[in-house]
Amino acid sequence: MKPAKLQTICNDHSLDNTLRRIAEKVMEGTRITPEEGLYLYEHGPLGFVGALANYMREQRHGDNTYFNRNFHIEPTNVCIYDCKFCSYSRRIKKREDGWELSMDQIMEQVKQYDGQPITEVHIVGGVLPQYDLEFYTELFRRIKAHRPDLHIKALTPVEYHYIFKKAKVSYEQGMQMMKEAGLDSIPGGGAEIFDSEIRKKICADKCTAAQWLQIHEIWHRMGGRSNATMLYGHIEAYHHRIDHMERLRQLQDRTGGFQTFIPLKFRNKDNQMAHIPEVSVIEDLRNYAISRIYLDNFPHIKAYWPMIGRQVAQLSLAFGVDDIDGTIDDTTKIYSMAGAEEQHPAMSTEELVQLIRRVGRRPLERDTLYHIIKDYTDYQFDSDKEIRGYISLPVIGKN
Ligand code: V47
Ligand code: SF4
Repeated sequence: MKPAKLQTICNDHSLDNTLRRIAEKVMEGTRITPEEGLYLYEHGPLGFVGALANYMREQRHGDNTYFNRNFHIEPTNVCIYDCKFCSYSRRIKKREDGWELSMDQIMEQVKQYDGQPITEVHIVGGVLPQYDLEFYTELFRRIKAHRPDLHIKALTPVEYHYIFKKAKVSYEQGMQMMKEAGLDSIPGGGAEIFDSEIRKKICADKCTAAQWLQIHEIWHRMGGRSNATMLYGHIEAYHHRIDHMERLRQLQDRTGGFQTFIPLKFRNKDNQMAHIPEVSVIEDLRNYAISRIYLDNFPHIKAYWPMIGRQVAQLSLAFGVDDIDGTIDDTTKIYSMAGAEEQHPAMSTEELVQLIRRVGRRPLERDTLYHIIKDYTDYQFDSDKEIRGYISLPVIGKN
């Protein structure tokens, strides 16, 4: 049985045949083609793509909305590369303006979370010669020795490609060494936009799309899990977004190793692309929705709330998103330096839970691999008793 709202959409004769065919496919669980994906970007109204994406989201997860408790470590913001969108890196020529943490300083940061119920550390930063194979394998060993249960989600193919080349080891050998040292999963960064012409213009000198995909594939074949991102809303066209997602969809068909897709909205503060205007919130929501529809083999779509802000994160939950990450403090500088909504991205577990509840969804704390740690649906916080006139907002696009 089709939900009434989608049935209405299929019978809506103000929609053209292609859109109605796409709606039929989504309801049958049939994959849409790249041409249809492009058609959605070019002609799909927000309400239409939102309803389809919400249908897919609820088929997979119902109202479940996942978050985790993590902290970020950024060993350095100095980088040998020169990505034009990056507001974060202090280029190697202006090294004195940046930070370069020693192993001991990083371990001090890890120890600050001793005794706190955190399940993941996310480690990513600039690329510099001293952060090499020896440094990171030793760091992972020290973190695991100190706190064996902490999941290490660390580094992207941008770092791995550089580190392995410098150490003269193959990708396979390098990833195996990282795994033995304690690496648990790979975050989604460094993907940007896979198209080589766009890459040449925005991040010419770092790893190629093929190298990014190859490292994830090797990791998946070793039994590892990873995420994938897409930096959108700058100089790319819609067909570049479809090409990006198509390459991910094909890799996922081969390995099944991706967990989450994270669209990252280009922010234009203090970088070499500052002249490019940022896209609208409507475009953000359309992009979440079309990602959900296109990437039918990705279990999760994540909205990274420090970047888009809490209200858009709430809205995104009705446009295909089922995960809102979960940084609990302001240990990441990548977005605040790029002009993100949240200058000091700190949200307590209670605030995250309330944010999810207020749009009628079910807050579930997860670990990195999406095992449920705690269901907060009926959990009573002390402050719940103090909330007066609690408003339950209607969920847009919900059947
Ligand atoms: O690859 C850099 C992006 C990424 C800007 O896997 C920018 O759970 C927008 O990948 N505007 C790194 N984006 C962050 C990342 C990430 C974040 C949260 C969770 C996960 C995960 C991964 O940040 C980079 C780049 O695409 N970025 N500068 C900017 N001006
Ligand atoms: Fe370096 Fe990453 Fe910034 Fe590119 S996005 S300059 S690789 S820190």
